[in-house]
Amino acid sequence: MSTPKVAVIMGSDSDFEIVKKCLIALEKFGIEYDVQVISAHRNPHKIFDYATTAEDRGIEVFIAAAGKAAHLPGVIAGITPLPVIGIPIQTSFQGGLDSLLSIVQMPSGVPVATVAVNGAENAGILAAQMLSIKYPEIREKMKAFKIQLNDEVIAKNEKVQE
Ligand code: RP5
Repeated sequence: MSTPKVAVIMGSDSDFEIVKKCLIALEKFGIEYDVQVISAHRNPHKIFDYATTAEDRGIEVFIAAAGKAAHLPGVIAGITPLPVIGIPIQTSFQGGLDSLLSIVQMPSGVPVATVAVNGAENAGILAAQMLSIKYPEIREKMKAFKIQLNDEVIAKNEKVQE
């Protein structure tokens, strides 16, 4: 077990079913993570402490998932110098448009790299791509993954030609 490179934070345990897909993606690239439920609204002091100390604990990328008034990724981005990827969680309001806009519409100077509503797998892949700039072993796995994606579509194309 090495030190976690990615912090995966969700605003509620009700987000976990979606967030699991992100954890699976990180595992596929052999990336250690620290997963936590911390609410920006219900645990404001805890998220401040966590985000303030993350860099010293070896965290290099944040992934934050939240729904509704989804302030968690933006709050983390306001505290840490590390990149933050936001996962908007689907809600009963217009399919999660509330979550999406709360995460993507950040003020100038404080970006959150926002994936699609419930796009947890892509959040994990994007974190792996960020880390692959520094870690050659992750880069090699990413190259193999791209080849696999390409091959899968070619195989599906061949199947529809049969
Ligand atoms: C957000 O509010 C969470 O990220 C979750 O998506 C949503 C609802 O939370 P619960 O009321 O289910 O705990 O903070």
